Amino acid sequence: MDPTNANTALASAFVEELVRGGLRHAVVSPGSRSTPLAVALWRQEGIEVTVIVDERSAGFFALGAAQASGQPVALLCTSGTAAANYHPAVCEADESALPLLVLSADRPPELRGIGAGQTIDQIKLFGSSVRWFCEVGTHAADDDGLLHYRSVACRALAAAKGEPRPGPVHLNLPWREPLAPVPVAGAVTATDPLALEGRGGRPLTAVTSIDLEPTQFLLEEVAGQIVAGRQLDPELREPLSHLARASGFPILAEPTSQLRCGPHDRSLVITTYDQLLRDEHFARSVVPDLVLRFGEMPTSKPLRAWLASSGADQIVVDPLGGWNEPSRRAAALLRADPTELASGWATRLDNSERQAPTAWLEAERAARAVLDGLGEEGEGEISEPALHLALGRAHRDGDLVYTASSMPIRDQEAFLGSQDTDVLFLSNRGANGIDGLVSSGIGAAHASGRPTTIVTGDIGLLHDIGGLAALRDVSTPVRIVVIDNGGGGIFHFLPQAGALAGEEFEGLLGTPRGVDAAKAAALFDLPHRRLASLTELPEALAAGTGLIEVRTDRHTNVETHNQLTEQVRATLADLPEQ
Ligand SMILES: Cc1ncc(C[n+]2csc(CCOP(=O)(O)OP(=O)(O)O)c2C)c(N)n1
Ligand SMILES: [Mg+2]
Repeated sequence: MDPTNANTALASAFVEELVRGGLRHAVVSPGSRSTPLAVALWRQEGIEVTVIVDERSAGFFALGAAQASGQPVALLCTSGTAAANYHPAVCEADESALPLLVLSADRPPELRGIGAGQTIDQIKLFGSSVRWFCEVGTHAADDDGLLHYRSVACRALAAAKGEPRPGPVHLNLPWREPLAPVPVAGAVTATDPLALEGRGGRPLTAVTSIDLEPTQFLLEEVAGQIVAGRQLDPELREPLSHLARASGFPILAEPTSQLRCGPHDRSLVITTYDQLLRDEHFARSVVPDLVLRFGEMPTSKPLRAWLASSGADQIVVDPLGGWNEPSRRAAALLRADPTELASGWATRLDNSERQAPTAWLEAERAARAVLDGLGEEGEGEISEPALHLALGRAHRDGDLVYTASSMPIRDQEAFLGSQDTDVLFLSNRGANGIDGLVSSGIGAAHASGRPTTIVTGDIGLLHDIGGLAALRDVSTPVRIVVIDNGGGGIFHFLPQAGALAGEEFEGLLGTPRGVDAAKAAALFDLPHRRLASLTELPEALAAGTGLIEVRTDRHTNVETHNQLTEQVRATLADLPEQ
């Protein structure tokens, strides 16, 4: 990494990843805006640079080189019409499945569309001819910026080499002055060795299809964890819990992984990681060497922050060709069938005598005692956390639960216990929209024939209130639990709550809309019931299709959450040191 200035740092980190990922040849056309990358490629040992003035010829030269070598070839040009001259070669590379990595330099956003020189719209210039387009953006040479450039380089090469079909990839890279490698003191502020140096000889993140034999890292006795995020296949339960036993790794299981609840062996399932990892002392005490991630990255912020800061080697099993890696720190993305992979690994490890993950299990027991206590005490007093505990106990075998983005999905993850009830947990967590939840839940009920519970906020209900009309054609029971906290409760957990004055916050984010669940139900001729106590929940669910209104207070909700976190922290402090 060249720390002369921010551009040299970002460009050299980027090129470093390219060479570690196997790039050996770049074809560069001269220009000013592309200087940071041209210099980085020129100076990078292991990359041969050919300079060709005419970009159209350069494109076809690279195409021929890629075809003859079977290896990806990078193309670099300046801003303006230069990249447009690559178009014919890009089209040919698309049709012929040849790995071309097109790097177009660009002006930063503030110089676009205002008559600045040599500037055209380069965004998605090659349309659907490329396997991946990325506007790489303008970044400081801090940890996030450097990791971003490293990660984008790894991903671009993976996409060009074939995910699954090889082809062209286009990265648009804007650069601000200085374009030349002139020293700028203090421009590189990154401190994380992974950001500064990457992984030495290896790419930051490598994509591999592997056989089912466990590689050496698993056979060695290491402290590891399994993290299970959203995935829909209940068949993963047995092999993953088998792998957990054989490896001695706990499973941090989000409900939508289908691992938290079900009839499988759940003895190593951790349900309270969202609470536990808020405790810095605990979080530090369980830092693993290795994390095996199945399914999507869970929603929990403390879990994400802990994974990002842990320094653990992360192996992400992602059979669908995605780049499901927001931490930008995974060492490997495995393209393998998760069920077969887990059972293959588990079988190979079966004879090993691994220690149970005692620290996690004891903390889980302590935290569960706090949380379950909340659900069991008193007369079913209503709060958002207590509702999710009550829902967990009320679900029945075969149920489908469709949970809204916003607080419901977070609280479900944070509070739901592990039960043997065989429930399918679904959500719309691809894009995290609060739109269409009612319709999605009704659609899922209709398609699966399973008794369904939709869990939504009041604003979520309002957003898709018309979706209720579809219930008339669905015979399966669909219970819609509306958590009415009078607006957007989630925003009280964000820094905006402290930074905006009451009226501004309420007007822009709190947004009370007076959604009346009873009137919504009446509009569609649906039964409605407002719970006076959570003890009424099982009966309300058993009554079948209808709206179940649960009133909470978003203003006191943050405090309720904080108190629980404090109680968990206090019980953790009482545990004997591991
Ligand atoms: C389609 C869409 N629009 C806006 C948002 C931003 N957003 C996230 S949560 C939220 C408010 C949700 O309120 P509610 O459904 O009552 O749930 P609560 O936060 O109270 O749990 C909004 C507007 C979004 N995620 N998706
Ligand atoms: Mg709400």
